[in-house]
Amino acid sequence: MTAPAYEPGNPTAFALDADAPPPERTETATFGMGCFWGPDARFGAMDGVVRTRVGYAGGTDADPSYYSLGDHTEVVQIEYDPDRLSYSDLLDVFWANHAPFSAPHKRQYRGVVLTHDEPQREVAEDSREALESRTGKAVETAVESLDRFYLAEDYHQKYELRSTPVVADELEGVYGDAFVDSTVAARLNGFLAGHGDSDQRDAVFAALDLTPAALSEVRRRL
Ligand code: MHO
Repeated sequence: MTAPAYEPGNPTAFALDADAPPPERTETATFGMGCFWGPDARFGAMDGVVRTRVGYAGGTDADPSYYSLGDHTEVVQIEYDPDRLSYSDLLDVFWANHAPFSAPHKRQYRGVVLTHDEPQREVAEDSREALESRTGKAVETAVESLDRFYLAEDYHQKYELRSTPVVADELEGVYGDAFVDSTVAARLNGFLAGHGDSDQRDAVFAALDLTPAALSEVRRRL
């Protein structure tokens, strides 16, 4: 039996999540760019990114999982606020943060833009061509249309944050299953991986109602 397609939630436990645009007011981008832990953190730290999640897509085999990936690829899915970021902004980050000129050793880690609609396909194809003409090199990264996205196992979501026990335990306790869709979790995951600047971190910390113990653990690890 095929699982239903993933439906993003809109958790409201913390102020920052309550203020985040609901899924109906966001747009979504899906990229394969190597192991999905890194891009989950990189995009999650960006202002204007509302939610991130990692999963498997780009193949045709049914019900992939980490140890039974079939012909799928590890991908990050980014929900963003179109008033604050454009698809093209995300593509700039995408092209600059994987190896578009090398053929991947495994399909699991291939570079791929999985587009959600026709306008995305045009922008993505144009950015791919622009990179080729700018560099004179053949781009191996493909642009394909997204068929469906399979959410990865919990332990892969917000991987860096999950490796920070005091904080992750508190957030998982508050959010339960909604942890993956939290803007707070996306930002903290990104900051803990070394992304973001101090102004951005201070703005997020000021809006957080984490316990002092969890907050000081985050600060200690930055
Ligand atoms: N760091 C792992 C890859 C994990 S990723 C979710 C490794 O280098 O084997 O594929």
